[in-house]
Amino acid sequence: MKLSKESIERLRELLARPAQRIVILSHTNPDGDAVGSSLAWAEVLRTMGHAVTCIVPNKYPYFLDWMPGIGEVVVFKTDTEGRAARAVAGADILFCLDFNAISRLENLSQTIESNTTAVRVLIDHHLSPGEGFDLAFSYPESSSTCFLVYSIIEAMCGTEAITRSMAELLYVGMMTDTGNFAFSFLTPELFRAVAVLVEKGISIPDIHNSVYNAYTEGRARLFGYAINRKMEVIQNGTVAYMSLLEGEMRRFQFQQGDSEGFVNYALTIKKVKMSAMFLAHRKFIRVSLRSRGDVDVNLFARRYFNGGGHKNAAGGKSFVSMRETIDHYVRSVAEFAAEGHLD
Ligand SMILES: [Mn+2]
Repeated sequence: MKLSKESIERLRELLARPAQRIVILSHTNPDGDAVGSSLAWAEVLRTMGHAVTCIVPNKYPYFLDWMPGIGEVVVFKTDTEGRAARAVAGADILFCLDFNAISRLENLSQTIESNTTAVRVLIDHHLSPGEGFDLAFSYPESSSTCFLVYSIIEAMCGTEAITRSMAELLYVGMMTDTGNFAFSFLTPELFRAVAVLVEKGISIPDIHNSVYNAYTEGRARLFGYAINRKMEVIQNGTVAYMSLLEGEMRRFQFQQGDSEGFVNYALTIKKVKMSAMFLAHRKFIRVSLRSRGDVDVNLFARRYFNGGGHKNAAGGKSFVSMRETIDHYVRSVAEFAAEGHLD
């Protein structure tokens, strides 16, 4: 990954203005990469003398509660005091981290769209970025936004600017977005970055434990139920899917983030190349897609579920019933396979 020198210069100029009021936004259902990159970037900006507010549309999962500084993140959905709206209205610069179109912010997007003055900067690694950014760091070849933020800090200030808490935050996103360093885009640069974070004093086993071994008993039992009772394998054993209805989630005291990793599990079956998870929400069904190798679920999500993401990890939404959603998926898989996309 080669950062554009010109973009780094433009960012440097933008941040050279003293005491800017900055808002950092990240995506709905914020994950380790969204929260980690936002908080680490916030810390750098504060060191430069800027005032920073981090905003997410809804709550992050409970197993991220330990992350340094997470208490300061404003959750728009439960923000009864209007902190998010005030910060957005007063902002000089908006940073959009780990997502690529304001529309992805759901309820929060109206609040953003009515603000016309702030400079908009994108820092993201998803495919096909949206329009309307004054400056864009869009690098789909970066394994995480945390690695991208690391690389920007390195280019702009040097790694001396990275503190231990920033190192912990950045590691969380690098670890979670790569499935603990098992997916694609595992470059030598990434491991050099990890080496620098280790030099800053982070404990990889502690961070791993805090993120991956911090679930509730309900989550463990829901996982067993989902795999045993709800997983279906189709297309000659090469495609899997699973679904959870609201009642099923309630039975296991579901909390947001509990289904994290379920969709990946079907890919532990040798023949399975593509996996889907359908999770019922009040107003729609959230669709998560994973694949391995050349199977392009970004393309699949765009074509059949109005979504997108990365080649091997994407998502979308469905506004029909679970039954109809699954039927649509099965039909779409057959069409996709017939075109040779699953070979
Ligand atoms: Mn990410």
